[in-house]
Amino acid sequence: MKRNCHLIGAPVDSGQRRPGCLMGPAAYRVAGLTRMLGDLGHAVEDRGDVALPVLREVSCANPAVHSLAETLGWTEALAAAGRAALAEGGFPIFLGGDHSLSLGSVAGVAAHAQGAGRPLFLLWLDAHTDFHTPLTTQSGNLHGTPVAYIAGREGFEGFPDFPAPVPAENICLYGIRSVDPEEHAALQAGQIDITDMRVLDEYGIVAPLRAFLERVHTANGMLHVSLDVDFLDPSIAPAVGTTVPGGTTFREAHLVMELLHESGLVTSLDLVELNPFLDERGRTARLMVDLVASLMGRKVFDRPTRSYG
Ligand code: 5AB
Ligand code: MN
Ligand code: MN
Ligand code: MN
Repeated sequence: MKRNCHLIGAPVDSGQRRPGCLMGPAAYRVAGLTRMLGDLGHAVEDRGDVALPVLREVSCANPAVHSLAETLGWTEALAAAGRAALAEGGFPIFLGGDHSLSLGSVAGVAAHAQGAGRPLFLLWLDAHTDFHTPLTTQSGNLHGTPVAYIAGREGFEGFPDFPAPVPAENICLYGIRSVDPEEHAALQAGQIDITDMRVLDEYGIVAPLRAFLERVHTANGMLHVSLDVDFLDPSIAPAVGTTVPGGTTFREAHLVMELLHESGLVTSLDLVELNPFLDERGRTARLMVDLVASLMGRKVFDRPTRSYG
């Protein structure tokens, strides 16, 4: 299936404290993202980088939280950009930027899904669950909060109401290996599918992902994929501020992308947390571009697509 890819640069770095993520969109362009997509036969429109709007004054009851006004500004601007891309029939690819950009990207996608009358599903490829609220985060880094916002948790005062929160059954957190106590308690009380590394070690990459994709297919859902660099093992993807050992290997990550491609179900994508300042000769940026290539159809041999249902 050929797509009309809309590249949406999101040079967001307000969601954490280490400078550098704002160079992410430029690094993806330098690593050849546009050309790779074109070579695979897709149309590409590079919409450039989204600009941060004029900020409002806001405050948060949790004194640890920083850069709330910037994060809110990005949330609103990226939601509008994502919604517009889908309304034009595009396949939005958000080039981050830290993971707080997903507060906006997924809000825009959810608004579109609601208008289209289709359920939205979320695949979160990450070492972390990102299930804090602004009131529970200890670090104060809002890149640790988007899943809670998307799932409709309380505690996001000052943020736009999330359009049609995504039900727990439609969310899959995949690759997880670092969870804070408060996130753990909240997730334990809910129904979100947590495919942590323990599950992947025992069952492998394929079965849990196929089970989730079957549900998306059956529901005729839209599927947003959010790929955090720290989903990958730090030995192959060093350019990230929050490394956690024991991540997915090169082949495992490609297999995830190949299965996603074969499903034909993905309708939008975030690439987040790349910090080019921490990279080694661009290897992480290039790996991320190669993973997107697998997601968008690069393969060694063409085989019949597995059909779901
Ligand atoms: B990322 C931590 N849970 O809240 C926190 O990289 C880490 O987008 C959050 O997944 C990591 O600061 C956020 C300790
Ligand atoms: Mn994350
Ligand atoms: Mn992470
Ligand atoms: Mn991170």
